[in-house]
Amino acid sequence: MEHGGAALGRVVRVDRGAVLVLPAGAGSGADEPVRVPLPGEGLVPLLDADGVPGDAVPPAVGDHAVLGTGPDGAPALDALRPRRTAVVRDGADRTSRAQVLAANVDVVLVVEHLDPDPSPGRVERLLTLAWRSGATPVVVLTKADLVPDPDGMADEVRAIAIGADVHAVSVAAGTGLEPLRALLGPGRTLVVVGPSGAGKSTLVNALAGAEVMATGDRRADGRGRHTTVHRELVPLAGGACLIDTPGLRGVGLVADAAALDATFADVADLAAGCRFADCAHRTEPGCAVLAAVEDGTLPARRLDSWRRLAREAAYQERRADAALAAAERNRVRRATAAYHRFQQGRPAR
Ligand SMILES: Nc1nc2c(ncn2[C@@H]2O[C@H](COP(=O)(O)OP(=O)(O)O)[C@@H](O)[C@H]2O)c(=O)[nH]1
Ligand SMILES: [Mg+2]
Ligand SMILES: [Zn+2]
Repeated sequence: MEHGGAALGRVVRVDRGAVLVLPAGAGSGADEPVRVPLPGEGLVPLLDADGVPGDAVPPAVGDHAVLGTGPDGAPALDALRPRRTAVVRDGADRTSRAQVLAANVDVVLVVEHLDPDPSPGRVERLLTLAWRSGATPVVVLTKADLVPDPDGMADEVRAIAIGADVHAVSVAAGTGLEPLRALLGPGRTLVVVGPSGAGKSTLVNALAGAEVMATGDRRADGRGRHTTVHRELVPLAGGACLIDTPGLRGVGLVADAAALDATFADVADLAAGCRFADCAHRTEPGCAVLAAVEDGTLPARRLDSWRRLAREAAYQERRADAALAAAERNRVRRATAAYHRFQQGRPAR
């Protein structure tokens, strides 16, 4: 595939200072990914829909890369094509912007174990992340072989995963995988997210039909466990791609009211019936949400969970606004400095 004469490829892994890129058109598995060094700051221009370079951003797994040739003749990462979807989490440190965990994915598999008991709050958090990405969320409940009533448990999760399909699977017993295989059409990209030990890499291997990712099984020599440390894209023989990720511990949300409303469609629906349009569902008279908790139609846990995520999203939004304002001030400062230089360079009158 060509892009104005330049070669295209898919970012399969991001390392420090370099990315691994699978050249486009390479038959899955036929071609080896190439190591492409990153420019000094690790940032690459992200193209807009018209092919115009926008902000320089760190490349992410799943990005479609425009490849060129560096001054030394080595391959270079010239630009990233617009991201169709992006799984984004809040940057780990205060100054950094949101971090893209995976780009251009079609389906986000929210992976949660049935044993130990699944955590509804975690599923809700990861569903919000998934809805925000623009991809389709699907919940996968793993280790069905370890519990007596996986279907009953799946029903309980369905009640909190509104609008998402929920599948109970066991890789150990080889059950429940068919609906997931059906998602692996050619050209489709799936990413697994979930806590460490949930069985994400085991699931990726089962769907790939090969041991492509190391899993948490104890090693034969007894020295520790294999765990996923990198986010990595695995091209499958059928033309689909799977992205494995390390466990996300307490993944920070990036604010998005629409994603919260999608995850908590029941709360959002009730809220439409509150007397006040800006009801915070705390002590307001005529609050339909509190009334639903009161009469038992909305579990109190669900409202608590919504509150926690909404508060976090609002906080994150304020912080993002502050960062934006700081960037704006910087831009004004730079423009002013440039203007002064320009003035100084002018012949004196
Ligand atoms: N009993 C059982 N164990 C599983 C299943 N899937 C994964 N495991 C085990 O769970 C542990 C963690 O799996 P892993 O895939 O590394 O989890 P990850 O951290 O989410 O990638 C490993 O010991 C797996 O063998 C399953 O379907 N049934
Ligand atoms: Mg893993
Ligand atoms: Zn209310």
